[in-house]
Amino acid sequence: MAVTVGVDRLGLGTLHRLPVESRPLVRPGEVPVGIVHLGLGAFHRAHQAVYTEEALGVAGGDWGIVGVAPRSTDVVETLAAQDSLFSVTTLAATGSSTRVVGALAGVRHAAGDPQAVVDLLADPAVRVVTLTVTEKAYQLDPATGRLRPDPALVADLRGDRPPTTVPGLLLRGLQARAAAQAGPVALVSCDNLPANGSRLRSLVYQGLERARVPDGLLDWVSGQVTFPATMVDRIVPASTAETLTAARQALGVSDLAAVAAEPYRQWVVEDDFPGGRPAWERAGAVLTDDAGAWERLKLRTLNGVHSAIAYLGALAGYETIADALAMPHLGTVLRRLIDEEIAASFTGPEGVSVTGYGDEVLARFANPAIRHRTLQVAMDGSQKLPQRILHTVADLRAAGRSARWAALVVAAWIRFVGGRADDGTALPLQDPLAEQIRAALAGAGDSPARTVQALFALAEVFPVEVAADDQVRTDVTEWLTALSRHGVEATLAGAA
Ligand code: CS2
Repeated sequence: MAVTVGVDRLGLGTLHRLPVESRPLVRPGEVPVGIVHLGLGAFHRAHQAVYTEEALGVAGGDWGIVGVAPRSTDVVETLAAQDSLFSVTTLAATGSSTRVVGALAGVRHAAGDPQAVVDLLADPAVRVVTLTVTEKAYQLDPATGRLRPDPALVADLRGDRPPTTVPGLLLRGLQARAAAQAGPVALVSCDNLPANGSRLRSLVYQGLERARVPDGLLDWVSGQVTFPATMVDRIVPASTAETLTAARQALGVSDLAAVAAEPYRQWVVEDDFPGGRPAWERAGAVLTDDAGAWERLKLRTLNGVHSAIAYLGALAGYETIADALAMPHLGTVLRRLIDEEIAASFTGPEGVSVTGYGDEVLARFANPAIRHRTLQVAMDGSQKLPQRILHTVADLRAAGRSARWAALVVAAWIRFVGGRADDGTALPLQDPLAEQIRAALAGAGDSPARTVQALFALAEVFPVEVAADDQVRTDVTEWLTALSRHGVEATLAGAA
């Protein structure tokens, strides 16, 4: 995206020109580093960076963040050119506000300079490492939890070259940290995965078992490294030209790293930080000793329903989540999915009504100012479906209950990966398992029953008990038949 000629760029030198209400809450560049964050996408900038800055603003502390982009150079170059400053525009239905965040103390590009990242992880000043690297970066088989022997990871584990994968960076970083006796550290997954803390722990431990690492490293890690689980929540669509324009209008300078997000945000964090942490609770985070119930609530209700709207909406030709949600009968169907199935599939956090939470979620999705594309939420479905929908199905069925509405979501995903919307428009398949999915579809021809059978055989996606459940298979096949014959809108009208 081009810089507008004649408008200065956001940076330390232009901060004084910003409207007072848009200035950072801390003095950028002056907060000592205490956190390394892997994954510099829009979500981190509008979530953990904001919480950390607010905590620093209220309670102080040496918790500046060095942001590491594992692969993309663009975001690193853009932020470096802006002295690591960026703005967050909060989009409410009633209006917006924009503020520059000063929590980033620097940025690094892991693929370009992996050693710099390993050195940072071994720095005693760094006591917290947070991650938003998306589901697929964990390289764990979603069905079995075992590490996938991906060639890049295998090479990282051998250790005869600088690491290129996220697990590889963490392992070499921890190895260097142990050698430097740099003290304890918390590794904090902020990705939308169930039990994300134990997953990250399992990834690190499985990596240690397979890697060439010095004797004693495993003991050091078990004594010095914690893996608190978290539930993270804020809707932050990918930035667009409009996001940058809104930021420029509010700031008076151009910000090419601007992000926009909904007003709502939530962060539930297990309080297990052996080297200390920012006072995130002063910024509204909930510190707890078990985030599990919150994670399930969010993944099954918010993310599950988000994916439902994304697949049904994309098939019906809607560009955004908010527009798709307004399609006739979808609201009714989603309410039934939430009330009859999601809420019955698990025990939520004490005192929280899942159906009430569902109301709040649907209202957030309807925010017209958030132009979240259905195709963005639809991507990587193979990595998202298990925790968002299939665990709901498995738990309902184990309790002897029907999972018919959840089966509709599975059918919508299957039709979506088929690559054609209801009006025949091509739909992109962006998914790490795209090849396997295409191969499964190709073998099944036009038959919905064979298609369902072929996709259920993807063991990385479908838990065995779901794949083997005849009732679920029948329900998904019926929905897929209806979707293929009549399209989304008629199918919903017939069902609601
Ligand atoms: C979305 C999430 O893209 C997706 O799959 O469901 O990014 C969602 O917006 C966030 O989890 C909200 O906290």
